[in-house]
Amino acid sequence: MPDLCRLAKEQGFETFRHSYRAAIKEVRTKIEILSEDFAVRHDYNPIHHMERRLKSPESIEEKLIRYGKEVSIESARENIMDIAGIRVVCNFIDDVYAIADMLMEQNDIRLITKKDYIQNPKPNGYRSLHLVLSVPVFLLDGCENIPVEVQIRTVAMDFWASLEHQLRYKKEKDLPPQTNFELKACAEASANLDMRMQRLFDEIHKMD
Ligand code: 0O2
Repeated sequence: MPDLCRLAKEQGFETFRHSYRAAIKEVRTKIEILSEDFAVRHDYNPIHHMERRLKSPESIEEKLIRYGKEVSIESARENIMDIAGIRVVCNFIDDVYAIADMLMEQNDIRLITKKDYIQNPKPNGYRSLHLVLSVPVFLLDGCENIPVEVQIRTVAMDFWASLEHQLRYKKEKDLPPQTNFELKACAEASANLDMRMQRLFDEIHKMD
């Protein structure tokens, strides 16, 4: 076990952490404003709920070591893109892409990376849209562009990912092939449910 948390002892660590906390607030507020505007115009809220998390110093340090990078604030700033994280859980698949497009259209936001695990699910069946966005944050010593990882997914994708995480959590050994097969089958069943619910939504809205 490496000597974790050298990072938290570095001078300036709290200021560093604060800038990521502020970036989460910025992006969260943007998403709230967008979804409220969407609700006013379309009489429907695309977001089921949101979660946010600031990566722990131990977890940042573990990731730097895993990537073979130096353990320092500067290196974390350069190499770790998910220190600030927001998860947006939507009702329907189309809402996922609507939220992503609305966010990326904002001219103070820059897209750093986009990984579409809905179009291209992970081999284990994991589905979600991951964006890393750079957002300007105004602090006492000026403006800093901070990356925020935004994971956007449906309630069904979130249900599967949460349970899969629980089942795998702290398992030292790999799960048996039959268990992995069954987990993947569950992911596909929930993706199928998402498609059927989207079709129902579209049919009902055509009636308006
Ligand atoms: P936490 O606590 O959720 O932050 P790496 O982070 O090094 O694995 P990369 O490319 O940065 O690699 O990330 P990737 O695979 O695009 O997305 C990582 C995050 O997506 C994970 O964060 C999870 O939140 C989620 N995720 C990715 N794959 C799976 C999966 O198979 N199952 C579940 N349940 N979630 C997944 P962290 O850092 O692992 O944890």
